[in-house]
Amino acid sequence: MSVLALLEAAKAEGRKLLAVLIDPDFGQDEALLERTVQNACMAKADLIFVGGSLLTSTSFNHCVQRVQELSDRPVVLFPGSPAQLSGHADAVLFLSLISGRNPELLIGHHVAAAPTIKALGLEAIPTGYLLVDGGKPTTVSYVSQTVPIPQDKPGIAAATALAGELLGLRTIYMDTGSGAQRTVSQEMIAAVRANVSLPIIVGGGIRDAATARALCQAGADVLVVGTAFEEDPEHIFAMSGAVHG
Ligand code: 1GP
Repeated sequence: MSVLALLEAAKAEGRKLLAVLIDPDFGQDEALLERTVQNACMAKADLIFVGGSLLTSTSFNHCVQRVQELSDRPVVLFPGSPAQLSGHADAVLFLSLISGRNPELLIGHHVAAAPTIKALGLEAIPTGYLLVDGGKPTTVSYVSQTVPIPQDKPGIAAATALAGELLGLRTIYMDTGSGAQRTVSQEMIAAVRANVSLPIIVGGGIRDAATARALCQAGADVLVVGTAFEEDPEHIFAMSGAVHG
């Protein structure tokens, strides 16, 4: 089954999914990487995402390979640049930053990455990425040079997501950025949910089980958590329990 089919089937069945995000820089710590992936598998997290908006290490491909070796879960790239591609993954989120107006992130990087994605045989999942204000500037807002959608403007998020659906994108990813002070609000998730039928992925600043539960109830289909698991991979168990209800 393709990863997109898995997302669509889970949404149709009302099953919420947890994606454990591994930042390849953090993945340089081999012992921590192993513990994180092992816990993700034991806790029955549904997906493992690998990627980051800015990489300082040069061993991206090796990190994806290690994750794939250790994992019995689908490994999905969440790339911050066309350099973050690896044939060791199962799929790649083919991200268009549709909340922004940076042409490189709407089509430029896609042109650069497309031949490699085809050559590697990676499943590409067309994804509309919405950067939402999470209370402080994040690496993704700085690197992407885009203005996040204000938290108190759910209507903008809904119209943006709807435009993505009408353009033929297959998932919507709403993100306040890694380490954000605030998650995407329940009100904004509900507004997007009311306007699109695509699977909705939500990430940024999710640190506890109660918040995870509330975001799922608001309409998120997949929650992405990175920072909280970098701090303590044991958190994966409680988070998985909350998401899977
Ligand atoms: C960032 O959505 C992810 O793109 C995860 O964010 O690291 O804050 O969990 P956190």
